[in-house]
Amino acid sequence: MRFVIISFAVLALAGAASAQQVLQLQSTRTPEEREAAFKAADANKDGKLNLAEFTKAMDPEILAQLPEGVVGQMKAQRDTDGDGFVSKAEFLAPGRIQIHP
Ligand SMILES: [Ca+2]
Ligand SMILES: [Ca+2]
Repeated sequence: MRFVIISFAVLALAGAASAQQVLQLQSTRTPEEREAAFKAADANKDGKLNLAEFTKAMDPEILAQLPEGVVGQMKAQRDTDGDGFVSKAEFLAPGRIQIHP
């Protein structure tokens, strides 16, 4: 099974145990840049991100290397209170995300 771990700055894409393909990416964005990205992506200015807004808020360098269709899973894991939106606190919170493409 393939999975992706995004732990704020580090993203690891691991292959099956036998293949051991691991890709690690380091985001170069600072916390200030992440906060600015959140504000810029919040198109309707309600202080939280829907899926389209969340996609815009992501680090483009990371986004470009993600497998297809995993952004929704990332958003769901960021949405820790389960209201369907990613608040600024949820977006900026440290944590680890595991995705199964
Ligand atoms: Ca919004
Ligand atoms: Ca939420």
